Amino acid sequence: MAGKLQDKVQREASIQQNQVLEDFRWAVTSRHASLMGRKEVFMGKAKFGIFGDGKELAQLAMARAFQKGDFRAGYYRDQTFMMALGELTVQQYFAQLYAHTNVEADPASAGRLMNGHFATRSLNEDGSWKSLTSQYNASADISPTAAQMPKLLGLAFASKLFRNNKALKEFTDFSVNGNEVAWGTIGNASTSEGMFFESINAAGVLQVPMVVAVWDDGFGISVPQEFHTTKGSISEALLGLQRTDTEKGFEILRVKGWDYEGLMQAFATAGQLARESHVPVLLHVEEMTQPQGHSTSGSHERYKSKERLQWEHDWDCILKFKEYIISSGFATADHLDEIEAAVKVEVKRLKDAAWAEFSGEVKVELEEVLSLIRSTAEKSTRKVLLIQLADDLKKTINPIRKDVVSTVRKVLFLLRAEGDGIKKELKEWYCQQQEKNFDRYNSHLYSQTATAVSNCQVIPAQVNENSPLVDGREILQAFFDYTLEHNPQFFAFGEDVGKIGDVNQAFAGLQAKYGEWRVMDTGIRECTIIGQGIGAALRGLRPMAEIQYLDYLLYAIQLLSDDLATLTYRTKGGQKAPLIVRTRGHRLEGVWHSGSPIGMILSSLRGMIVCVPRNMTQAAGMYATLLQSDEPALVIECLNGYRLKEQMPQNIGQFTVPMGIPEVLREGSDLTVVTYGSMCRIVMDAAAELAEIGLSLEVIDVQTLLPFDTQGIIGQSIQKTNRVLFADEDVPGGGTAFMMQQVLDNQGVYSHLDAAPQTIAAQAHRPAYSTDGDYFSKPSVEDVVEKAYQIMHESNPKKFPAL
Ligand SMILES: Cc1ncc(C[n+]2csc(CCOP(=O)(O)OP(=O)(O)O)c2C)c(N)n1
Repeated sequence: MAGKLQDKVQREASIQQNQVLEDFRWAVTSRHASLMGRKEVFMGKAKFGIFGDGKELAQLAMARAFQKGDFRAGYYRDQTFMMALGELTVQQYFAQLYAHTNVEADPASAGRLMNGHFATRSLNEDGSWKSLTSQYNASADISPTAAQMPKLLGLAFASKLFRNNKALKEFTDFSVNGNEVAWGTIGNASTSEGMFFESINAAGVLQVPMVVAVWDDGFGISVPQEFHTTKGSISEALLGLQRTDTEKGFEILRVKGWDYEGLMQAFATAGQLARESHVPVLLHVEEMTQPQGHSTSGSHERYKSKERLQWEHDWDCILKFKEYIISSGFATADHLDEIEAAVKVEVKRLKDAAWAEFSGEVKVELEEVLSLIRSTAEKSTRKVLLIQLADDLKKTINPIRKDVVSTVRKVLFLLRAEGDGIKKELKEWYCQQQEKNFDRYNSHLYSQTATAVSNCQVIPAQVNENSPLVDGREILQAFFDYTLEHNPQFFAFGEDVGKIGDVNQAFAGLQAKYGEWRVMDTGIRECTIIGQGIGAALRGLRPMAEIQYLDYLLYAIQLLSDDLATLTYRTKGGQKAPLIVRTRGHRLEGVWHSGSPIGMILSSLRGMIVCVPRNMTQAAGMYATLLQSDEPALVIECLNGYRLKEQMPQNIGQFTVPMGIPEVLREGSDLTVVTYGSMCRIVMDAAAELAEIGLSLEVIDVQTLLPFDTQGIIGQSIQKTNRVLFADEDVPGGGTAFMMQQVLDNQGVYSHLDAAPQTIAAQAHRPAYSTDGDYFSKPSVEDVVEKAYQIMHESNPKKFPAL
């Protein structure tokens, strides 16, 4: 089937001379950028380099088949593709190599990522969407091998939704009838990763317009192919996925990386098939080379045989391209040499321009500092030392910002005993630079737009004595019903979410009501569930991806951490994926159904909002807030809360819960207890018991852990009670340690404390099974009562004698 289709496309797209010569120009432009890039690293002007040499021709073919509105999710070899599309200039290429922090200089990452990490900007400066269908799109790259695959699935899946859900037809800035193809690139060795196989399988099941091109150069750094892939060939290994006349599956194409016509034909075929028929395609590009080896970290002569090196030389795709051009009569050898010579000059000019701009900024700062230090030295008793520091700084070869700023800080430290007048100007300079450097290196961990969660409208839940008491899950069900009706971009998916409406039935009946493109089941594949959500969110949709139990978040934590949580930061606000991850956790039953690994989450998901609602009303309010915002979030519902009774708010779907604002659940005067999630009820029960003996607890539900208490409500409580206990169900030193650090470091409470701040957490092991297992593994009411009492005993042993 593939053969016939390929022939047809070839006949339609006969190769033109001007196209060939333009492609040649791009190929040699990219190649010389690679060659010069490596030299820049060895000259000490950049720290590390990884380049796209040897992969040029296939990328030109991919660029030819790529259309506006399409998305790429690829890896660090794709410079030729980006250049040929006009999405990466040579100057920008070098700016990234030098880590130039200006967005204009390096629009992909503003100097935040190693070279070879590509991205287009999907957002305007105010964070609003650009018209994605009017531009070429590259989702922002990450370094972990194969981690581009899950979001690739999502990018392709979005086309499926846009094509099949009529309510989405109006969103023409995101899609035109789902005609967009998601193009992936991956190295041959990286196809060994689980993420690759999981994504490929899911794409076959979902039949999404995804083309995966494998750049096969026979190695993964030093390790040859036979260590990576069964039968030594990914297209062989995946043959079982090949579609047939009667069965859906993948189209699998093989082509050589030096065969210009073959590549053009294969990519055109793949693009057409995916675009028109939503058939996923695996395009195995074999016999690629790596002329300069893997990266600047090593040399391939150490592990490639002489024969292999010779073969790579002889089958270099640009060499073969030249032979093809000459033998086809498109140009003479001399003409090609002329083109290449001119390209080389131009690449060098643009490289030098990038360096001049990058180093020029630092030079200005350096000169300012030298003059400030010298003038300060004249007035200082430490003159000799200051002049020495200035001279040392002046002598630095290829100075960077660190050299300048660290010298200033050393000088200010030396001047610590001298009057403010002497160091005023230097200090002012340093303060201004701190602000600028924060913007350069530390901004955009979270959204900085008007739709950041912090700007969302607060609408209280309306509940009165007539509000009916219902099961917690019914509150969520009413919320999802409202949202599905009012927000066409919203859809929910996950294991058992569709037909039965999730294992706790919060979506019960909603697939029947809104259809399979709004509420859907997936295979058991947590990582690609998240990838599916990230990709769809990158394309303007509002997905809610469900992880059935919090314990299984581990399968997806790498992707959440590396991709979703870093997205805004690593593009400096150039892309967003406002995915909501819904899950349920805390206490229920046993090792894998009652986890509360909050420390793990907090350490790995900075960049995401983390909500820990104590009940389903709060959860519904948090979802409403998140849907107003453009930030990605994890919401952990209480596993044991779906059947507990809550009052149904009249304004379900509309009321919101503000993020970063704890709620005081009970006022008290002796001890502040800070907690969240399922522990709220335990602590409230303990507070009621302790009240009977005259001990007054103030109970605070933090509600969200990221952001954490942005208004210092906990600190205000401690000023009143002078004692604090942090309680949760994580391991000791997990979530409680985080909360304590936040309060001690940021809220200035130390001087108000009359007793050591304390924590209460679960045992360090996973929870044992059943009710007794829970009692002896997780903090119980008695544990909280005794711990709180103990703190009071230390303060006043007379009133509270030892237990
Ligand atoms: C998860 C992960 N493991 C290891 C690495 C280190 N690493 C970077 S590239 C690479 C080899 C990749 O080889 P291949 O997929 O064939 O791509 P190529 O570089 O040859 O184009 C390795 C092991 C990484 N980036 N991510």
